Amino acid sequence: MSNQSLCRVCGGTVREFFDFGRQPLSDAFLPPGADLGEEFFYRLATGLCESCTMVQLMEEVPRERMFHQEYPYHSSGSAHMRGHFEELAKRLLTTELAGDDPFVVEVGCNDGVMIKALAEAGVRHLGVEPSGGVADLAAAKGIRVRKSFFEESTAKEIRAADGPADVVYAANTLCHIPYIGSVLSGVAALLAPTGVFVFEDPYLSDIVEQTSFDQIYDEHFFFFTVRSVQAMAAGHGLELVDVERLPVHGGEVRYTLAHAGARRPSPAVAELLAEEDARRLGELDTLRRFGENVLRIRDDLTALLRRLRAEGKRVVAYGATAKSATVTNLCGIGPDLVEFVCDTTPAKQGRLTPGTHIPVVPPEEFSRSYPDYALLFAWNHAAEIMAKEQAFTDSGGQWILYVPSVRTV
Ligand code: DWN
Ligand code: SAH
Ligand code: ZN
Repeated sequence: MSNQSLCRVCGGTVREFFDFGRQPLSDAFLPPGADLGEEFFYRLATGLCESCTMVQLMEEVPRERMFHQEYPYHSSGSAHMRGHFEELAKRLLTTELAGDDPFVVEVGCNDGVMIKALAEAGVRHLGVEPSGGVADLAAAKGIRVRKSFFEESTAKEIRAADGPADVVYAANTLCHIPYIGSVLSGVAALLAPTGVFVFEDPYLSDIVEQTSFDQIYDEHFFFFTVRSVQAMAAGHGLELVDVERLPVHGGEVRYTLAHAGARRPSPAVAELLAEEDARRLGELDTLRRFGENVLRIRDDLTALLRRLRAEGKRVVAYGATAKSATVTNLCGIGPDLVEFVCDTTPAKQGRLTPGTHIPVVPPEEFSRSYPDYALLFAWNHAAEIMAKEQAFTDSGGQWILYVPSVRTV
């Protein structure tokens, strides 16, 4: 165990600020009959690079362990997210992709939730997606998909075969890639001189502000800020030219990079940077305070669940999110405290949650006989889920939330 590592962006020293301990892979739901003794664990801990301020995991999980044929997350599972991506696709069609014969590449297209709209509009496109099962779902929607990890070699092959890209896009994917230098070299090689690299990921500022510590798990290797993204871009002849805060997944930022000097940066970049400095996001003290808040939430949540069990209340959970692996494993929440987790994803149903072995069941189990409390693991989809499950609260049921603090509603 080491409380120091080398920055995957700049090679500087990364100092650890929080240790979540031994954790399983967040999306490794166990099939019936799985050997529970065979589960893979790693140490989940976060650190801050003292040179470029990039917040990152101290340990990397090999990518093939996480992203493979059975990767269970289907991006199209939320109506709200489908709308979010359709809106972006529409915007790209009238801006960056409005020229003659544009070409767009999506890194981590998953089941095609975003690129589908561009494909349907007849835009020349390519989705790059290493997880075979979800890549097949995208292909079945008529999307041109390449089943591989995007990195420098992939990017160069694409450029040679298809020519330069006007847009390279990645949602909730760039932060998953520890070998980010290779990806950025690839993007720089693939982009047309006037092209843009647009990516959106959870924003460190929102995570710290709301103590949304469950955004931290094996797949989320980096936690970006304007400052750290600027440093990362500069190392590859790229420049941050625009930022936009997004309300999805608990708070994200959409970053736009262009070749250095190709575009004039929008004032939004300097504005958000000033906000980050005022919040002291690049300082260890701020992040250590975040760690103290995590422990407070852990203690409050376990105390509440134990009290409800002692009172004989029925408690279930809603949404077998990747995020919830961090919550259940940090807090020690197993089937003794939570009867089951319901989830719409067929590939998760009938399985057990990683590390804590809570059964995952279809949503019908939830409505069959409403519990007293439902722990909302998919809190980032609260509006969508609470509207859909109005009958639960009408029956007297209450939601348990833990971001930004533990409470029932
Ligand atoms: O970054 C990532 C994001 C985009 O997706 C990946 N590393 C993995 C994954 O993270 P997650 O699993 O935490 O994402 P979500 O979108 O919070 O997952 C929601 C889960 O809840 C899914 O399993 C689907 C389920 N769900 C449901 O059962 N009923 C979702 C909705 C909206 C519902 O109504
Ligand atoms: N863009 C979708 C998917 C996010 S999940 C959304 O926003 O909902 C992250 C996805 O990144 C997974 O589908 C995973 O297989 C993919 N991924 C991981 N590493 C990758 C890489 N090097 N290149 C391309 N995709 C990658
Ligand atoms: Zn660094």
